[in-house]
Amino acid sequence: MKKMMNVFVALMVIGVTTAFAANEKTETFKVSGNCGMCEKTIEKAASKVDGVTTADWDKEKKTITITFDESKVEIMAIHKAIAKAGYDTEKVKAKDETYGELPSCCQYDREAKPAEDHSGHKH
Ligand SMILES: [Cu+2]
Repeated sequence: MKKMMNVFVALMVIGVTTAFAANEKTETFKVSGNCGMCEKTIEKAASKVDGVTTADWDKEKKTITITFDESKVEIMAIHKAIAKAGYDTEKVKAKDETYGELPSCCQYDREAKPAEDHSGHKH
């Protein structure tokens, strides 16, 4: 049991030390979308923001991974740029008009209803 704890601690130390690099920061967050065309639009919108190095949207997971210079740009500016292109992020929603202008294949399902609340249930 003690041995297992040691391995666990060692892994955690490795994870923490590899996470640092100059001002470069990597963040992953949710962005709605459907297809390859969405991918292009989302990635283009994100990488156009000054200070963003790479933007990679995952079609399966519906998440984007951004590498950016923290001293140049705030993560919220990236959320806003993506929303402006018509795509909802986990923090900023696109305007209805902008969403409506997307090609029909790109009109992803919007999570209109709030997250389900189970607190009222009694089983
Ligand atoms: Cu699309």
